[in-house]
Amino acid sequence: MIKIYTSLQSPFGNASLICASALNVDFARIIYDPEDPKQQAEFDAHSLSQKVPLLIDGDVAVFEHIAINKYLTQRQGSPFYPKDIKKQAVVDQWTLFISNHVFLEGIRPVFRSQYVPSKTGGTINPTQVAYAIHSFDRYFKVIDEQLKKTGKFVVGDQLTIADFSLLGLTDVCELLKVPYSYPHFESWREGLKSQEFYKRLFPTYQYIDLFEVYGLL
Ligand SMILES: N[C@@H](CCC(=O)N[C@@H](CS)C(=O)NCC(=O)O)C(=O)O
Repeated sequence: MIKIYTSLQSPFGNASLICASALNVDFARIIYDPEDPKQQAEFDAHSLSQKVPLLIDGDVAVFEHIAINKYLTQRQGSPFYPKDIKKQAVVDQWTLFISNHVFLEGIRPVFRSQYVPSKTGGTINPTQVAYAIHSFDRYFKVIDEQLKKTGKFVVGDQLTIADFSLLGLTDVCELLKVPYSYPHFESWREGLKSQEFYKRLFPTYQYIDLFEVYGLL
């Protein structure tokens, strides 16, 4: 059976779990425990990046969530990743934009400059926060505009791996209290969260405050 190593609430891990669930493949979700010698040996042998998610499917091992999602989708012959190279380019473009800009330049800076210090008692630098929120808004506006244009999914009428990246990587948004709203993004998100494949994966899903679980990240 396919194994997907992830960590509790990893946004990138969630993006791959969502993809596997939407594809209806049989897979085991493994919350990676570095203290477990069996898990550690398998993880170390395959994840040269030392990051989750990591997929293992027989003799195939893949890290990087986009590579995993493409592999799974093509393995299943699913339209979540198109066969036509022009359509592939569009899906790749949005998937990379979501990962590189919406998440890494939008969500993560707000998380680190505002949310983390608010939880750890660290110093909040208002200039850094303002810059992070400005960057967040810049990329979320692009996504909101695109979803307004398609009226359905990230690239059009067809659900694709770009939607799985966006859904997995934006769950943490609820914590960030950014003072803007993105109505097309919000209704897209509610629509996908009500789908069977999402509810099956996260039956009682609510963002868990990792600081309350671990004390520190
Ligand atoms: N570019 C990677 C990012 C993976 C990543 O940053 N994973 C985090 C968890 S969300 C991780 O494994 N962090 C552990 C570490 O950096 O040691 C992907 O798309 O899969």
